[in-house]
Amino acid sequence: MKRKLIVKLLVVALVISLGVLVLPSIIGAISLSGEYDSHSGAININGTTTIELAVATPGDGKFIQLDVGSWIILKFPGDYLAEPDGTAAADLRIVIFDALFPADAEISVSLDGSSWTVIGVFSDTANIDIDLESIGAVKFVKVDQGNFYIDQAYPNLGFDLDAVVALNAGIPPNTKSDILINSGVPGKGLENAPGLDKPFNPKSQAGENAGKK
Ligand SMILES: [Ca+2]
Ligand SMILES: [Ca+2]
Repeated sequence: MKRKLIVKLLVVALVISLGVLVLPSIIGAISLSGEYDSHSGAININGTTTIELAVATPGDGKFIQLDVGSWIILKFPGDYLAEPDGTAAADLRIVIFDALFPADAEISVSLDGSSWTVIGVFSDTANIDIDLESIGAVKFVKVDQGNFYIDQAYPNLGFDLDAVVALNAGIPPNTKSDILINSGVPGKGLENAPGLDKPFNPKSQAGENAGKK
């Protein structure tokens, strides 16, 4: 009877510990802004001093405007990805500044920064919501003015970008364990265990007795 109870408790403990590892990436929908990665061509900075600051935060009055032929890439910080949430709801949002001086740009996404999936060409007259169910998790977002539409009366005022937001940001479970191992958590016990820093005694019976208790 006791053994059955222990097995049951172990199963419960296992389910709980797995849940702690897996659930945050499924239900832990946190909203996270992308950060500047790279760009090409001329970019107009509005309301701030650097491109990095201009695109770091949505709704802060700071934004960029792409010139003809320019592009910018943002990425999600650390090990975070914009992940599909398992529904048709948007998972990624391209936040524009305002609807004035309309311009179009091509939006692409990538997990590795080298292989890109083109989402489409969009106007910067409203925020662009993207569902990632058919694409999967992404790390990088590219906004490319290229030769897409710019109001000819204002040729320098291309697509205006305020920020890029992962509406369902998460860290893949395997990455979580990598972080734990790299942070030294499992090794801490070994490092601090008494006796492990002493020289090995060949006459010790510890090796033979190990695991007999
Ligand atoms: Ca979705
Ligand atoms: Ca901004």
